[in-house]
Amino acid sequence: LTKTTFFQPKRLPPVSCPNPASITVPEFRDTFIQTLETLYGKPLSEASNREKYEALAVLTRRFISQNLIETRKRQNSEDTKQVFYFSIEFLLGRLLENNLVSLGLRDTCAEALSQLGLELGVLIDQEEDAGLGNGGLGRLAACYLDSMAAMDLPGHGCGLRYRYGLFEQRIIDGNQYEYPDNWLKDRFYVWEYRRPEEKQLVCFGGNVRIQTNGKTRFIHENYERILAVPYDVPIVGYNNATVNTLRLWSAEIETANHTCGLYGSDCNNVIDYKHSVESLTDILYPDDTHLQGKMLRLKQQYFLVSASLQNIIQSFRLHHYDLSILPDKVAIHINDTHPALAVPELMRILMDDCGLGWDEAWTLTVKTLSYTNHTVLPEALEKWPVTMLEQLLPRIYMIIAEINERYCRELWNAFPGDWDRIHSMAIIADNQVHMAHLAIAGSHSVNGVASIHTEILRKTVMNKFYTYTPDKFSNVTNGVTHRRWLLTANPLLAGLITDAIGPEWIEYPCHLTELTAFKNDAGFLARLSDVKATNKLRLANYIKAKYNVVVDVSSIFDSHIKRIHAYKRQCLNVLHIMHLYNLLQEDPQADMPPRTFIFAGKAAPGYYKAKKTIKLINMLADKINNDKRINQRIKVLFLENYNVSHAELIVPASDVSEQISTASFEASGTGNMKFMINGAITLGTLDGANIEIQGAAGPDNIFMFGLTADEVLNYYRHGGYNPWDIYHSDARVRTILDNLINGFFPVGPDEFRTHYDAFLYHGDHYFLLKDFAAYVEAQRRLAGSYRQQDNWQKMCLMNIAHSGWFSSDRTFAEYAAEIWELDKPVPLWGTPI
Ligand code: T68
Repeated sequence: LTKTTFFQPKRLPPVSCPNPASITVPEFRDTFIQTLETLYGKPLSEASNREKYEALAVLTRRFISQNLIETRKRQNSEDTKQVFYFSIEFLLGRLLENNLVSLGLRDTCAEALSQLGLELGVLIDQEEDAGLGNGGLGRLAACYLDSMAAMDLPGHGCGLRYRYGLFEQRIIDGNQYEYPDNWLKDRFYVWEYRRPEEKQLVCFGGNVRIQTNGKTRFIHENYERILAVPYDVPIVGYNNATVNTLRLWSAEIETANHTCGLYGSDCNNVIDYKHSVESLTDILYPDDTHLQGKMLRLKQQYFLVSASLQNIIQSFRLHHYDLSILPDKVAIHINDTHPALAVPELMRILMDDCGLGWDEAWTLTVKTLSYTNHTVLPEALEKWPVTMLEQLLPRIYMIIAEINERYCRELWNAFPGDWDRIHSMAIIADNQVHMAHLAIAGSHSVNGVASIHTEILRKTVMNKFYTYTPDKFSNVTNGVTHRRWLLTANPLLAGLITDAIGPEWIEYPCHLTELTAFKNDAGFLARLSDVKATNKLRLANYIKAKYNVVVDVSSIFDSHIKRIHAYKRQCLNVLHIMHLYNLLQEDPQADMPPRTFIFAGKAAPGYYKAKKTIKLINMLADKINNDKRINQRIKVLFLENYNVSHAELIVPASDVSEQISTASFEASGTGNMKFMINGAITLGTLDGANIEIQGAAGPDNIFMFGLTADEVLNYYRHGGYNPWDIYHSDARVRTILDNLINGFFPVGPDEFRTHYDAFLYHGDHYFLLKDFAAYVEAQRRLAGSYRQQDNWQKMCLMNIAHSGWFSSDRTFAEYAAEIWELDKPVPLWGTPI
């Protein structure tokens, strides 16, 4: 691995626009008061914080609207190629602060509010998170939107406007309980524009009549009609005039008249029907790894792609007559297989609505679509029963069957007689439609999300497809927006960086490498340490206020925050903490720096073991935090209801970033990048983008341990390993595992039986015991290192300095140049490996 090499990107000058930054503090203050009075008809002194937030957001939106109009106009008149990013999830989080930062208004606004005796932070906290995603995949989509707007590229998101986002997690007696996330709260969401005039009609069920007199026509009839009404969320470019959109579709019934016609005069029928239609976009499915084979989920997927594609083709045809140039004007990206029905739906529109023949429609479809895979977990790979598709989407199913037929014929010609191969690559096999196969066949590009992940796709999961069409496959390592995750979430660090190297890094994050000049500057390193200390204090205050636990801000803040899943190995972290606890029990004076272990994350509601892991962490926290002999040395916290806003608080305050998935399982990870740019040190396995992080930061600035992906995959090929060998040979492991069932925790002996059995009786599928010794050793090295504060701060600095490559601006530039082939030149940034 060698160091990052950067290409210096050149950005075109921003388009001129009325500059919101020219507003003065008094003007801002007065307009804020006017806005509030207009909205609520009451003076500032009587307004609630929520009302003040809404007034501030509405005022901010005023600066955005004009640019939104101009951007739309400009993008249409320039007629350059546009990207539409299809994703079933967009995990936006809050928008007010980010928008203020993008508009260059944060300081003006803070000052204006403070003149009124108000604190910007308090109003920011009034905003609900838009939690329209489960985790990494949805947050990645949101980061890409941010980068597209910041780079002034015409790219838009297409998703669903779920009435309820990812459930709210509450912890009661250590257990997770799920509550609906009513984020819209039946009041208006400031950041959206409802556009009923651009509604689309999406059709479900019915039958297909084949008309054969003259040209064969497929007539879909007797279907259920559901309206898709778009709500546009503006995506504000940083310090430019660009405002792109995220278009979220909401399900509505057609018109009251139409419905009355269908359902007679009984009003109750109409109301029931209205609710049943609207329920289509009511909920986000809360499982990020297990396929939900529910009809409603399939309906959501089709609703998203059908409404978006009809909309895109209609707009295209407003400006163009010749459909053959569709791929020159439009790139459609499929974020995982959830929107893979875009393949047959685009075929349907091009053939049935636009009158093209199969071959031409197929060429255009493949050239227009591209697909990203985000997981190799077999339980997450989508397959839909043929019967379900036939019933819900009869015309779409016919098209899929035809695609399958032709694809298999093609394979037969390439591999004559190789039935096994054709069966394993078929789109329809064993009465199921394989969505990944459909996405691969129907796209011109397939990519993985980190170097090792793409290699695993090529070598194993998608090997046969790779052998057949190697040129389709590429890697685009994920990125995160440094504007939200550093500039907005960590203003102190951002300020320190700007003081040192100037503000260019904000537009060109590769400039962060200039920080390496400060690696031996004691004054700078001390300031870096002060910034971390202040952020730790902010988190400590939050923890004290919410959980009434006092944490030592001089302790190592070691954070493990992400979805709870066996492969992400929160339990490995738990085993290590139990080990430290046992050491301190034996020797309360044992020499180790104090540590605060912070966990946060949601478990899918039906995932029994993950929910028990939450319970286990909370039981451990109770035991340790209440043990007076050692609780000054270790604290354990499980922070409830992890979401984007909580991440924005925890990440800047962390010293250590736990990225300890079983090698080969985590496709990329993006939390690892957020921690890196905030100067936390990664403690990680050789998995996902950790490997590239190591390449960029350098092996001395990261703690890596454990089995490699090859070793893990090799064990699987040979039937795993015997965990009892470790149980018998490592006394530490034996003690800890016994503690799970011997009354160490004040719970029944079966409370953690699933965990105990998974380790010893079910082959320790995720290799926790196998990696335990290496993890303990890495933790020990890390603790030693933390004591050498000068060197530790230098390590933090080297991480920040080499984090620019993990900006989603770089990722996006790669997609733009290599996959979407956008007209506007985008600079490529080289590779860290
Ligand atoms: C994540 N996947 C990967 N899936 O686990 C992570 N899945 O390694 C990667 O960094 C990230 O994608 C971005 O590429 C997910 O987050 C889901 O959220 C999901 C949701 C519904 C169904 C299946």
